[in-house]
Amino acid sequence: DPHSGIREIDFGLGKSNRDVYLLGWQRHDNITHISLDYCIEDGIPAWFKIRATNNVYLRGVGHSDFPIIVDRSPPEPGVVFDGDNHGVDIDFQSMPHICANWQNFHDLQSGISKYTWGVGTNPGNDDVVSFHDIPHTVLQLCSMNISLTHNTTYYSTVFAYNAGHKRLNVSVISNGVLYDATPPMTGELRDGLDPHTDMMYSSESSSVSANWDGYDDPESGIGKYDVSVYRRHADIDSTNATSTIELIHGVTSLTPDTNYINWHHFHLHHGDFVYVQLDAVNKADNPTTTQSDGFTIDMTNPIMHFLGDGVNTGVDLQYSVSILDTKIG
Ligand SMILES: [Ca+2]
Ligand SMILES: [Ca+2]
Ligand SMILES: [Ca+2]
Ligand SMILES: [Ca+2]
Repeated sequence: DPHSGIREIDFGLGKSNRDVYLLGWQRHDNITHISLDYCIEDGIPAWFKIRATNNVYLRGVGHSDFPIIVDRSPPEPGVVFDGDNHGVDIDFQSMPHICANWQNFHDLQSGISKYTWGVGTNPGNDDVVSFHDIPHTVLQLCSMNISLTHNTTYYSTVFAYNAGHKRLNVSVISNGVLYDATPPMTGELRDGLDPHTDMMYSSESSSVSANWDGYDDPESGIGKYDVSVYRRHADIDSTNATSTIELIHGVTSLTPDTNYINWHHFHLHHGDFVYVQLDAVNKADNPTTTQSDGFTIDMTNPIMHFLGDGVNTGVDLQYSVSILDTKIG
């Protein structure tokens, strides 16, 4: 007040910008700044209020634009996962970009005001994706424009900042994700159940079997086998040399320790050509696809049969299966 001069200043703290419920008006001499020892309870928004009185007893009242929230405790840490599927952590990936998702960061007193996220090749580092601000409403993010190195592990670090006066933070580091750019090594896939001989003919109209070995992935390991079965039907129209291939068993996922199938729900006919497709999928979700060279259903010539003798089906089938199970087991 350039005319009459400030005579005194009243200072208060409000729960809103219209009251002084936290700290009633306190009178101070005409000074330019005020130091005050008052303990504001954590988490209570406090509005600073100033009331100035000039020498002719005219009063002006002002308040801060935002409340101050005193919060002496950092946020509670949550969890940080690798990958773009919220709530799910992955340990291997073949996609060439890095994603992270996180949850359960809390601050009871002042709330979360923002996150920062960074990615590094060591826990806590940000040599791959530099730490940068993320709005507090965002809980999942990817960085696309980076180049990853095969067989390298990447770690995401998330800092959560509270909204208190000191913007205290807590950080959590993911357990990492290994980038595996290569699909599994191809093994050997054979028709039938004999691990030493590929089956060329079968007389079993209801059965399809196959066995395999040698599939491996040195970086991420085999995660599963996806198996499907196809048939080229015997009813080949002489005018249509290219008969269609038919999927007769859709993809079934098998555990990585599986090394054969022996399924009995088919309705095959004499002359059908059957083959098995095996997708060896590594833990980074990258497949190597192999097809067996197939076998032909032959119901006419018992000598060609691999599994037992078609004349004495009951007896020989059991005998064959027990032998084969021994070999497989
Ligand atoms: Ca707190
Ligand atoms: Ca992980
Ligand atoms: Ca690999
Ligand atoms: Ca074969």
